[in-house]
Amino acid sequence: MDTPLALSRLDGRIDYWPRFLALPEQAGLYERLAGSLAWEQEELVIAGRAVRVPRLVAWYGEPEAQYRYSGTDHPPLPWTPELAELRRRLEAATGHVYNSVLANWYRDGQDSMGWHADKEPELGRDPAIASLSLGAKRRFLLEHVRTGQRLELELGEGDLLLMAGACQHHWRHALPKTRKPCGPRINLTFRLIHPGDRP
Ligand SMILES: O=C(O)CCC(=O)C(=O)O
Ligand SMILES: [Mn+2]
Repeated sequence: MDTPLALSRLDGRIDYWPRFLALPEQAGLYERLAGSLAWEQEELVIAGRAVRVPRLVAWYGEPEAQYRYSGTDHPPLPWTPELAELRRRLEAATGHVYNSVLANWYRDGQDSMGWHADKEPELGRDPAIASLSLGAKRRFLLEHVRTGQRLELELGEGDLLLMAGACQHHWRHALPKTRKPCGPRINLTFRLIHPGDRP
C-alpha cells in the first residue's frame, strides 16, 4: 500500500499502512529475525531491585547511533541484510531517514511495553519513528496527553505505523499485556539518532 491512512493530524501525525508487508513475507521475516537477531534480556533497577524488562530487545544501526534506553547506553550492532533492506523500504514509503532500529520481541501476552513517549534528546525535536510489526497482532494504544483522546489499533502481521511531527510531545503510547492467548510478535522501530544532541 502506497498511501497511508491518516489516523490523526492533531499535534503531530500518525499514519498507518495496514499490511505494509504481505502475509507470507512478514511471516518469513518474523522467523528469520526471531532466529538471527542478538536478543537480550534487559534488567532495570527499581527501588534497589533488579526487574526484568518484559520483552527481549536488540539494537542495530550506524556506529554513531548510540542510544540510551532502560537506563543504559547501547552501542548498535551493524545492520543485518534484512534490517538494511527494511530500512530502505521504510525510508522510501515514509519519506524520512533512519540510522538505527530498536527491535522488541514480545514472546507472549505477558510481554508488554508501558505508557511512554519516545522523546529522548538524541532523537531530536520532532522525531519520525517508523514502527513495523511482525507476527501476532497486539493491541497498541495511543493517548493524547491533554485531551485524553485515545486511538486503538491491532498491530502485527506486517502493519506499519509512522509517528512524526510533534506526536511524541503530545501523545503517549503503550502495548498492554493481555490474558487472551496470543502468539509472539516482533516490533521494529526505525529511528534517527542525532549523536550531537546527547546531553
Ligand atoms: O511494540 C510496539 O508496537 C511499540 C514499541 C515502542 O513503542 C517502542 O519501541 O518504543
Ligand atoms: Mn515507543
